[in-house]
Amino acid sequence: MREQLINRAIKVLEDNYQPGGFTIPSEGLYPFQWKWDSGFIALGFAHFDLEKAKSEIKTLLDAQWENGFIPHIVFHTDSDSYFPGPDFHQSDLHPQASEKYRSTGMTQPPVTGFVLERLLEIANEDGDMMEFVKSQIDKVYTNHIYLYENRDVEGNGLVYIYHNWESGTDNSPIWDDIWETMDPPEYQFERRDTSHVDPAQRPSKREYDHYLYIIDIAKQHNYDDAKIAEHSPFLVLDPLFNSMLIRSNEALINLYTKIGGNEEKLSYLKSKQEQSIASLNEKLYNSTLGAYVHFDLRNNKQIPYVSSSSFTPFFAGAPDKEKAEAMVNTLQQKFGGEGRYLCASFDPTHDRFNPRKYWRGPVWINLNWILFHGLNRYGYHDLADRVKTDSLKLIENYGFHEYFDSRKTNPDTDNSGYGGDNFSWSAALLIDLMNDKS
Ligand code: 2M8
Repeated sequence: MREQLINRAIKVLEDNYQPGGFTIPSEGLYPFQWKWDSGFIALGFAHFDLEKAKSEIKTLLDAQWENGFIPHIVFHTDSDSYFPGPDFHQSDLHPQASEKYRSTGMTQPPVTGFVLERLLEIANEDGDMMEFVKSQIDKVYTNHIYLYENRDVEGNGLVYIYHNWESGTDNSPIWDDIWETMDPPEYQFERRDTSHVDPAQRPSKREYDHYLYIIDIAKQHNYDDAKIAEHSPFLVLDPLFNSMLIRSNEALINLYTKIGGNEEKLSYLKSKQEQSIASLNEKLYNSTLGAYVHFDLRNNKQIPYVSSSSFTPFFAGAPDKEKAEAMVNTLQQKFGGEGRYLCASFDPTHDRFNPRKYWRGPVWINLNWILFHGLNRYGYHDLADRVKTDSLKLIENYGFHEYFDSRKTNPDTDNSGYGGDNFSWSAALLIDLMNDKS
């Protein structure tokens, strides 16, 4: 059984691997290279093909801009199965954009630092992974400098996102509050996603209007970060994005320490790390909810909803013991009841919860992977095991889907796997979870 599942996962990854040395998330639906997908995908490849794991990261970092920015989609090839493509995004409006690749002008959670650390761990002295890490690490470091120097508007170590697509949790109900403050035009465009996936499982047309409008504003300012900070109606501190940055800082500190030298980089990272953790706890923790929440910088207030992003600070080692206990209670009470798989992407007790729609409720395997490692870090091993078992069970029952219903249904009669099929990070992270020794 175990071997069969792993072989199926390997096949998904092999089939999605492209001649250009990168892997698409899912055929048709997502035909390019996505930033955080690539990080998770590399972890899966590392268990059976180190060269492909390295190539995944190398091709992504090759598209880095001169200012250190790493785009959320790299358009290595042309495809008309996805909207909005390179002609809409026009990354070349930015004076420091990559001249080699067209891309978007937005980013995604900074996972590459901890991915490099985990690649080294998986490779375990096998091959030349340390040499590879040494050849790439400065690019990741430069990316962190970019984030801190351009996106930390309050100077407190927390960096903003200006688009819901930067969060990775694209149409979370959290953004509904922000959409209420905006009135974008009705765009005329041809959706492509809904020709691959049931529209009931994807964002609405009106939500897409909001998404496109924010990009238009960024384009009017040639993707200039300072101007975006001034004008974008969407300006948010995301606990997930900042937790990934903090965990990746930690990984860079560990790796540079192993490599030796690099004193200046180490001291920069350590001072940022301390400040980021303190501010995450101060600004994004909500003691009434017992969870970290998003902060709307434009309207200067917390957005008080619990989502799977709320628990990602575990992975970053940010909460103290008291907060950790409160978070586990919230997780168990709201998300972990009888008849539920962990972990729904949005609070199942809230009326905005939708168990079938994209990021409005279903379980996502990458968030589960983050939660699994975070809970283990804090010694909540039983709960971590449950997250792992639930993830494997969902894939075993329903296949390598993009997302899954968190309600326990009958696999013989109900199809609870949603979105794209043969989805790369579900396959990659299953391989990594099944090989985990913790
Ligand atoms: C989804 O996002 C893209 C836009 O980036 C889309 O819906 O078109 C998200 O789930 C995102 O987190 C993910 O990286 C991407 C590719 O899997 O798909």
